[in-house]
Amino acid sequence: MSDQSQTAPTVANPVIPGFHPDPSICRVGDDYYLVCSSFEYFPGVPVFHSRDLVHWTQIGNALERASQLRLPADTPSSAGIYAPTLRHHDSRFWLVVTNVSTGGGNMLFTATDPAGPWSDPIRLPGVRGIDPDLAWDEDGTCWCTFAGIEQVRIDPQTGETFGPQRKLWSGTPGAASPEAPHLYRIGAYWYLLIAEGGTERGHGVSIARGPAPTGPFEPCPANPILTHRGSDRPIQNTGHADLVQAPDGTWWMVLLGVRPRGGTPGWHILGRETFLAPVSWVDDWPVVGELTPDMAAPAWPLSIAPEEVGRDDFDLPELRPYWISPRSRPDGHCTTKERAGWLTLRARGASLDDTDATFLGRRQRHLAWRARVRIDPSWGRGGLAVRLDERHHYEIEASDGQVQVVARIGPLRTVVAARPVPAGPLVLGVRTAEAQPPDDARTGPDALSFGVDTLDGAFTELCTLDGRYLSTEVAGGFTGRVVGMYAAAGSVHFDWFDYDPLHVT
Ligand code: 6LW
Repeated sequence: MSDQSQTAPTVANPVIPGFHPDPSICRVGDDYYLVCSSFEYFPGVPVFHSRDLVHWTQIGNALERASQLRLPADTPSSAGIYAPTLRHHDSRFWLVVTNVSTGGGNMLFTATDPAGPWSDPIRLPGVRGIDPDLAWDEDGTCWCTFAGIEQVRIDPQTGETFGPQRKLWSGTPGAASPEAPHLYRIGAYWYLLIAEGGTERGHGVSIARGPAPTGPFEPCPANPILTHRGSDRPIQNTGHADLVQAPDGTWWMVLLGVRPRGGTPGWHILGRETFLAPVSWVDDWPVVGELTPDMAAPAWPLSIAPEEVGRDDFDLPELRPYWISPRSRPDGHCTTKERAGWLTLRARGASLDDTDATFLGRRQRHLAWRARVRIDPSWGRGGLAVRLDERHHYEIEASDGQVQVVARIGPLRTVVAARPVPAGPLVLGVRTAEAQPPDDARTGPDALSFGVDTLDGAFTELCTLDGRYLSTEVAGGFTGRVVGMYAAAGSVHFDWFDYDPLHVT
């Protein structure tokens, strides 16, 4: 919250910063729940809770058992779990997602508590498209609508489909990728909300309405109802939205956007993030309010939700829900039970280049930040890494009385800096560099400094690296930076992990 005394209170947007794309939201009483795509990471589909739409706490991950989510080693980065829809119907929560990796397809899960446990998957082999949505009409018929925009009737208890897949709408003529549909009954109409223009700078949100869930649909004359394409706004790639009504009757949209930084073409480093925008209605069409980094606060009292920053001491038997790993997290390779109060990682792949690397990380949530870890590499080799994917990562690695900083950028891999250190536990760190790059057309989004903490607690820098190579514009794909710990040989122990925002000018 900013200054309340003189100006109207504002809240920070994104409301869920960091790699949290494709938000889908529902409300039950005074509680809101929201889910996001998780791609190649396990556990999958983070679940958030809020009572004010502004402050969100992660309460779990919907897909946390191998019986719910198997991501084989050949799952490319940015494949895996796409675009969930979350709904509450008949006293149950319903979640439908696409797993685009081998053996995947569309799957439906149910839960009575959105924090879990969620059911095993009900497969939807008859739904042939990504971005599935669920909507029930007045007689209880369930419609699954997906990218295209197409629709088929389903039995959500069994996954059976009935009748042909019907094309509902193609969005604005000429616009790329009509996708991410959500279908709602609001007042006299059924509304079909979609994303179009592609999930890059051309992204936008459009809507159509009709008399029935099956259409026919009439496009809104004001489409796209939201886009920042071609603008100089700080939030770009806006699209993939979902609508929710607050208990006071006001309407809100959650959507994804990115914050490009640096010179041209602009790099975004946190992936696609979840933003909030107010919605009003004119002539039975939704009108989206200003989407800015500081938005006017909703009219209700805001909750105090502490941000999940600071230290994880690994003192709990279970890992906190924000920890994720590429593809899988076998107990034997990632445990807090081997050495009390420490996290132990056991190597599978020999480096973060490998698809079976042992890595446990959390999403980078701030533009300026710092992470530190106390590591004991006495029985192996490992360290602290910032990961975009297998081909784009920087890490500071400890072994054998030495630390080194390694950069992997596309096909190139190089040791950038090295220095001897005393054997035994030590503190490794990475932080947004204090001296930011000069401002010109070629400037990158940020710079990252890697170093070790010396005995007096001071940070001794080994090197600073340009952050653009860990951005979506360089690496490609749908995800964002994840920062965490890894083991590349033997067993590596971690006493604690700190993650904190920084104020860098
Ligand atoms: C998702 C599509 C999209 O399936 O990106 O931004 C794809 N929208 O709707 C992956 O998140």
